Parts: sequence; structure tokens; C-alpha cells
Amino acid sequence: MLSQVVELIESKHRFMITAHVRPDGDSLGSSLALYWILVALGKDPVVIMRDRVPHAYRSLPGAASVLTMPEVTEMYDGAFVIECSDIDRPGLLGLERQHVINIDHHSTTALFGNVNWIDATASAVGEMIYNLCKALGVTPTKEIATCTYTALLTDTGSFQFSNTTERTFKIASELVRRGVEPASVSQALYYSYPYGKIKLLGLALSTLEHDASGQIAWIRVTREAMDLAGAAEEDADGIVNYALSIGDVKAVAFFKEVEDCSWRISLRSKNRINVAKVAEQFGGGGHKNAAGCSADGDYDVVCDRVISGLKDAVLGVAAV
Ligand SMILES: [Mn+2]
Repeated sequence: MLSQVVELIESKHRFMITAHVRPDGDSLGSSLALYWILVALGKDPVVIMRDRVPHAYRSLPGAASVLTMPEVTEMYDGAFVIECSDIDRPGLLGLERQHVINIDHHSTTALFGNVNWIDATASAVGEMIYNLCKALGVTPTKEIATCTYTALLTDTGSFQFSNTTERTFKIASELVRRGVEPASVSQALYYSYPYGKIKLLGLALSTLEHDASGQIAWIRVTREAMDLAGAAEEDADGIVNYALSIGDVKAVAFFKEVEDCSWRISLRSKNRINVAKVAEQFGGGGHKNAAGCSADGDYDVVCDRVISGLKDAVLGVAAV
């Protein structure tokens, strides 16, 4: 819990911070905010990730200091693991030897840390880091505020998702008072895409299909499309949401060809439709409205099986 985290930070000096593989705005923003809080306290922190910082987050304060490596080789006084369901999620070898502080806002996380601080009421881990900052008596610097704001903004879908609360806006307001420039954060995140990402989006959207009911839609990205667009792997992130933005659509699938006849599948849904259950049928998992899995085989076969799983999920809710 929070008091244990505060006590550990106050009594120790050398820390590492990590988060899940393929880091997103909350995990990176929260990690870097914590980094700057520790710097403000005169501590010696380092952020270590298995994967490199995605293009969209490279302008975050401290992003350039993130170390990218597959293994933790040194011992630290404490290792903060941000937004991870289990100790393997950061993809870092040697992490289990550290004194681990597990910080997450998902109630489904395993209590794998020596210290576990879980707050399922927080819209983002960023909210928790902000509370930690206050509990430590640190005045949020512009760096802390910008990183925390990025975590809030991205995890709430720009303050649009159901996890957006009065507290989210209250903290966002405080962060703006501490120097965050909302327009420049949004500009860096949503108006600085590489050309290939938008080119890929065009190719992907041209594959859009829906079932007879119009409630289920799907999109595909092949290796050929990636090559044609000159896109990087991360440029396919987020495309799934365009299918979900259709008014009548309740559940969607996004198929990304990883290699020949091997597919990475992202599933999204609205409201009570549970796509995590569908992902589990394929050995994957996730949350009710956002899940993922992998499958091998011809596209037509894989697609049919996934779409029929989504149909069951949609019908299951309709029947209740
Ligand atoms: Mn989050």
C-alpha cells in the first residue's frame, strides 16, 4: 500500500523502474513521473524497459534516458514494476531477484511484489503516482506534471472512457497549474505521426468488413500492407479503434499478420460485451472491453473462428 511505498523510498536510495513490454502512455508516463519524483528527492533512479520507447512518447521528459535491455544485471534497493499483471510482463530477466514494488490500477494483478500497491479506482497509474508525489511532499515539477498528465490523457482515451472521473479532472487541473501545456502534449501524441502510419491506416481501413447484423466489424493488416506503407510495427497500434467508432458496431477484431499464416488479434467492445472471454478461447486474455490473442492458420479460417466468438459474446449480452 501507499504508506509502505513512501517508507521504502524515504529509507532507500538506488531504484530501478520498469513497466510492461510494448509500453503505452500510462506505463511510460507513470514510470518517468516516478523517475522525476525520485530525482527531486535526490535519489538515484533508472528506468529500464525491454522495448524501446515508441515514437509517440519520445518527447516525454526523460524518455531519452530510458535504458532498453533484456536483463537486469545489477541489484537495486527497490524495483518498481508499473502496470503489470505478473512478474513476467516487463520481459526482463533477473527482475525476480530484486525487491519488487508492484504498482497497478488493475484489480486483476497478481500480488507478485514484496510490496503491492493496487488501486482499482484510479483511472490510470498516473493518478496513483500523483498521490505518491503528494505523500512524499514533493512539489510537482513541470517534468513530473507532464509525464503524469500524459498517463492520464492516454489511459482515459483523452478523457473519454468510462474510467474518467471527477478525480481525473481534478488532478489534470492541478497538473496544468504546475506547468503542463495540454495543447503541446496532445500535439506530440496525436499530431506528430510518421507518414507511414497514416498510409498504413488507409490500407487497413480499405479492408473493413462487417457481419450481417452490422454489430461486428473487423480490419486486417498484412505484411504486404506494412511494406507498402513503409510502416513500423508500432504504426499498427490503435487502428482497431476505428472499427469500434462505427455507431452500430458493438465488438471488433483487428488482425495483424505477424508472419506468414500467423496472426496477432486485438479485440475491442463497447459496454457489457466481454471480449476477454473470446480471447481466452484462443489462449489470450485481457479486459472486458480490450483483449488480445494469437492464432495460426489461413486468414479466412482464423477470421471465421474469431468472428463467431464475437457473435456469441454479443448474443450472450443481448440474451441477458
Ligand atoms: Mn493504465
